[in-house]
Amino acid sequence: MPDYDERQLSFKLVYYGPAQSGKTTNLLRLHDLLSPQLKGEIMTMETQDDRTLFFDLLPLGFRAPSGLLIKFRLFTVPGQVAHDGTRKAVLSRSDGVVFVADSDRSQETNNGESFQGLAENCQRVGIDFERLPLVVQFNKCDLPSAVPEAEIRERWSAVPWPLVFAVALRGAGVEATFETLLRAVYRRHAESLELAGKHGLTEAAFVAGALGRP
Ligand SMILES: Nc1nc2c(ncn2[C@@H]2O[C@H](COP(=O)(O)OP(=O)(O)O)[C@@H](O)[C@H]2O)c(=O)[nH]1
Ligand SMILES: [Mg+2]
Repeated sequence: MPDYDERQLSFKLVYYGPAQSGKTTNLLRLHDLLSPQLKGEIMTMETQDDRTLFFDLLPLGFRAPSGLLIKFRLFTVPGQVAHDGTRKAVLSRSDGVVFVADSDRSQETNNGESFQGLAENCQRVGIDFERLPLVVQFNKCDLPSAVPEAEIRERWSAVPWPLVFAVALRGAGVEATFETLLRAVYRRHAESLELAGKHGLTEAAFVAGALGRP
């Protein structure tokens, strides 16, 4: 459940996936693309070889018509196998996840293991994976060695989660991915938090506020 009191509602959203799939790039592009009322600086913690050691954090927010402050804290996890403890800590108490897969055919095993790790870590930190708002992004579609979209769609046809195809490096699909997650998060909590009735927030207004669209 998101943190909620009289004054503010705070959602923790996590970009999860194998090392080098483009999680940090997603947050960097979102920072460039979005203009919500509140936008903090992106905090990235990287080692010299350009791999995320701990996590990245991008804070966003806007005010609902009721005056309630809606905050989003977007995190990335480190993808390297060795950092499973950090991944669990970052995943803990999250309200939604983007799984960033690497479309490169050579990365299929890494994607699969990372996705399996996501499901297992959710269970370990007490997140109901079945009800977790989750979007699967296939990034790096520009690579010549990328698995074609049609093949990925066929392979993932039985899963309940929305798929988004992206070239995060160019910003393509980055906002669509985040918007898809926002909609899933809204639908999960709108009723219990009385977002429409008490706070004047429809799904469209929630998305527009978070993205900073007029
Ligand atoms: N070709 C290609 N490279 C990308 C794309 N997105 C990210 N990258 C590159 O992949 C590498 C890893 O990206 P990064 O965001 O640091 O991955 P992270 O480990 O998941 O945070 C970097 O060199 C990025 O520039 C993409 O859409 N296409
Ligand atoms: Mg990173």
